[in-house]
Amino acid sequence: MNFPKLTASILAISLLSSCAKKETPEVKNYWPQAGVTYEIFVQSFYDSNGDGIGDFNGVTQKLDYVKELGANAIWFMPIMPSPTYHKYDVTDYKAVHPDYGTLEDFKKLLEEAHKRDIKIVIDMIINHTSNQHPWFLEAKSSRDNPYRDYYVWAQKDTIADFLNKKVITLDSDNIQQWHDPGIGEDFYYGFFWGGMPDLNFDNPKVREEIFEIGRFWLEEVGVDGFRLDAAKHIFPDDRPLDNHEFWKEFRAKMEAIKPDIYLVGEVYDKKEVVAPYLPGLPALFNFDFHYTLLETMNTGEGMLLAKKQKEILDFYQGITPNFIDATISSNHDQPRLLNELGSDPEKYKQAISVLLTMPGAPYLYYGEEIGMLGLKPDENIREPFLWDVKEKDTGRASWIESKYSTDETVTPLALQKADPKSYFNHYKTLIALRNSHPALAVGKLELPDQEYPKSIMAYFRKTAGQEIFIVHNVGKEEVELELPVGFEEVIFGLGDGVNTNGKLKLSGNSSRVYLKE
Ligand SMILES: [Ca+2]
Repeated sequence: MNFPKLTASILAISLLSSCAKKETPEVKNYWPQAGVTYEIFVQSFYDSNGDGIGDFNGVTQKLDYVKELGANAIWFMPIMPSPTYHKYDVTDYKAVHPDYGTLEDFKKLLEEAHKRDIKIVIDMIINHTSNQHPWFLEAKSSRDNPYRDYYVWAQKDTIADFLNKKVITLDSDNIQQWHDPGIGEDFYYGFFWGGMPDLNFDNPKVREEIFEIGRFWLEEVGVDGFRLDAAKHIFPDDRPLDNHEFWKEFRAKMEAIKPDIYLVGEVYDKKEVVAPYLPGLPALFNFDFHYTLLETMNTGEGMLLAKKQKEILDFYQGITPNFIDATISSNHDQPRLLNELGSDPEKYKQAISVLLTMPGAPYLYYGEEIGMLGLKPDENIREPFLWDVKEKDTGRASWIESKYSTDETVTPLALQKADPKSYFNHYKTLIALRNSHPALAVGKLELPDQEYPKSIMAYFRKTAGQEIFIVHNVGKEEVELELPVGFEEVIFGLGDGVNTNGKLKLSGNSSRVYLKE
């Protein structure tokens, strides 16, 4: 049988509208275990005072938007003073960057966010400071300066092998890790680059400083948690056990101040390296998820991601039963997701459908919900958000001239809101679906026993009271498959599909989510 596309759409719509008559399920907040966190680069978000740079007051004005999208929390990329636009090299750990506003502005933002039940997580960059940080300026001034041991030093002749090193890592393309401060013959260690000298965590004073900084943000400012940057580099690569121990100590210190603190770590590596950090950092970004999602979408090999994710969750479970799997489709370090998927809107919508129907606590990078574009260098994957058409977009940041996300290439939010088929409404619908179905939020992941055509990604999500079956055709050709018994009610549909007596014909890049009766 070959249904014409129109019939298929009508059928899909009638199925969807029939279920809409039922009682609307209650939307719940599943954060931190499975709620949605929205990652914001303040600089590019909303400029409230017309200086071209996004700011705290701008974010405060847009909290209702974050709420409308359905996010439960915001992660702010660094907000502390720094000489760089990205601010991943801090010069003062107890202040905010003046471009973004005052600490009072930030506290106001926190208060308004909390009123809306939105949690606030800030980037905490403690592996290294800026080379302009007062500690480093002191430290490099002389060997006997009291701050000398805040950093890691070595004499040039003892590090000859390292200076000749030619290996790069996943999270840094920097080869040279020892740097010459230009004074005397000692070099300092800076994993990422010379502008970011690594702190010496063997020095108990450094640890005390860091714990005190944590206390400041939790107690005096009132944030809900931290995103820990470069978490596996606290000690050098050959000391992973010391890294694990440090984070356990950090967690204990922070929990003593705020028992429900949220900590999410960036351990940019494969699951075997990531998992041992769980006891110290109960939430960790799942970079395997990101890469396997891209591979699945770009190769059309359906079960790759479902199997990988099952493997990861089982592996984590073996380390600790209490963990939060922070899934990501992209972030501020990756090319924009739409670019990664060949600028194919169908694939893009489907990748989001996968992210938001899989287990985990999904992170959404600002701008993805309107299909922003961008390729490296990094500043071009961090371009200003497009709120409205240029003439009307008073809050659009202009600190950088956008190369990829312009009015010609991206439909601004105001127009997308009015279009039921827009990326924005796609995100919003899926987040609402997830937050109103416990099985989609916190249900266990189960893989089907059955073999499906190669382009099919199929999985179950189950809680004690609810069972959901999700199927995506990640290929471009229509395929036919048999639905598991009892799964007939469509609660979400993307693209075309026709169900005839339990046999589903699913078009390319189409998805269905079924609720068991
Ligand atoms: Ca501003």
